[in-house]
This record gives sequence, C-alpha cells and structure tokens, in this order.
Amino acid sequence: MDTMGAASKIQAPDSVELFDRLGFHIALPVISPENCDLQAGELDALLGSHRTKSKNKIAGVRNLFARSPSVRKLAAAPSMLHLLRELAGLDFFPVRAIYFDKNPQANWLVPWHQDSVVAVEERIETCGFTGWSEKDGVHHVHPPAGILEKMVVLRLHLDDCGAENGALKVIPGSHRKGILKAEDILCHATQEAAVVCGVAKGGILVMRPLLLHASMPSKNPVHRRVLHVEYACIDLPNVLRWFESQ
Ligand SMILES: O=C(O)CCC(=O)C(=O)O
Repeated sequence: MDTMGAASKIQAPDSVELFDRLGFHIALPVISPENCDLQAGELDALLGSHRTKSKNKIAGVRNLFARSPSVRKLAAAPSMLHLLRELAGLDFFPVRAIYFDKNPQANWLVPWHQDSVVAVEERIETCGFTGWSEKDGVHHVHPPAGILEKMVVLRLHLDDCGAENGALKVIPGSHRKGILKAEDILCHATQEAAVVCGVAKGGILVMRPLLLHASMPSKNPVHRRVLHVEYACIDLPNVLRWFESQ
C-alpha cells in the first residue's frame, strides 16, 4: 500500500503542547478507501484463519509484524512516523501491532482502562517491571509509568467509525495522572466528560496509552476494523527488548 506522500495531508495539531495536554488527536484520512479495503481484506483473511484454529470467538490478531509484511511496512511508513513526530516531537519506532474487528459476531464492550502492558522478547526480571503474563505465546509485562508515558498508539481506521459504531471514548488529559488504580479509574469515568472519537475510514486516532479509554458495543454492527500500532521512542532497560521492534 502506498502511504508515501500522505504526510502532506496530515493535519498537525496547533502544537506538541496540545497533544501533550489532551493525550489524543484525530487525523483526517491519510489512506485512500481502496487501500483501506486492500489492507482490511488481507487482515480479515488472517483473522479468519485464527478463528478457524481457535474455539473461542476471537475479535483480533496480535503480533502482526511477523504475520503481515504490509502492516510492518505501513507501521514504519515515513508518513506515519512524520505524524507522530508532529504530534509528540520525537522520533518513534513501531513495537507492536494488533488488528481488531468489531462486527456482528464479535461486538464487545471495553470498560474504562489504560493500556499498561507491553510485549517483550524475553522474560528478564527487571526492576519496575511487574505482572508478567503470556498472550499468544508472547511475554507481556507492566512497565514503569515512565516507559508508557513516552509511548504513543496509532489507530488506523479501515471503516468509518462513529458513536453508533463502537467508537473509542476517551477522557482528555487523563494520561497525565500516571497509572491509575481501579477505584480512581471509576472516579474519573463518572466525574469527567468523555469525548467520542469518531474517525473516518482511512483516518487515524493517535493517543497516549495511559489515556483513559473505553468503547461500547456497536449499535450498527457492520465491520469496525482498526489497525492498532504501538510506538516507542526509547530502548527498554536491562537488556529487555521490545517484542516486535524492527
Ligand atoms: O478497539 C476498541 O474498541 C478498544 C480497544 C482497546 O481498548 C485497546 O486497544 O486498549
């Protein structure tokens, strides 16, 4: 898929300060509908083969860089890295990609949460890294807040996604409160105004992983396909390595 040249279409926010304050930004479509369909077609086939192997209804595929050369290329495209630099003022590299599809067979509610887990190549006990687990054969761990605060998530929407279609809701500024306990998450979610992040097909939501976010089941459960890519700008400490860094 050709994403080169898309950088010129990206609308940067007024400043790095705005992204830092809000913790999210919605970029106008940067990928054509035809290219979205091509990418979605390839990822649907991958998801379909996972569903056949799994007894559970699965709604996503993890660890995409090894599974999809086109996702690997797209995640590292100059236009994507340019967008992230415009927003966060730093050079990022992709470290993990996941494909989600909300549809009539997999139409789930996601409660308010922060993304607080990263995937690493090997389990190496390291100060500040807790709660090790394994997902899809890959080691995951909760890193210190300082690592998560330096990361960004890019969600490329492969379908139009509005309030009726399971769009992500976010609480602006909540990423600046560090890693929150469950009771604090509930408190913020009940007391603070949320923003529904409608994104057009080919558009991108960029957010900080610690930004509180949730999503409702789609009331209009056609496909709501999202390519979710996490980016870091620093190496991990103590010889830990990002699982998918390229
Ligand atoms: O795609 C969604 O609706 C939610 C995904 C999510 O919460 C996440 O990636 O952490």
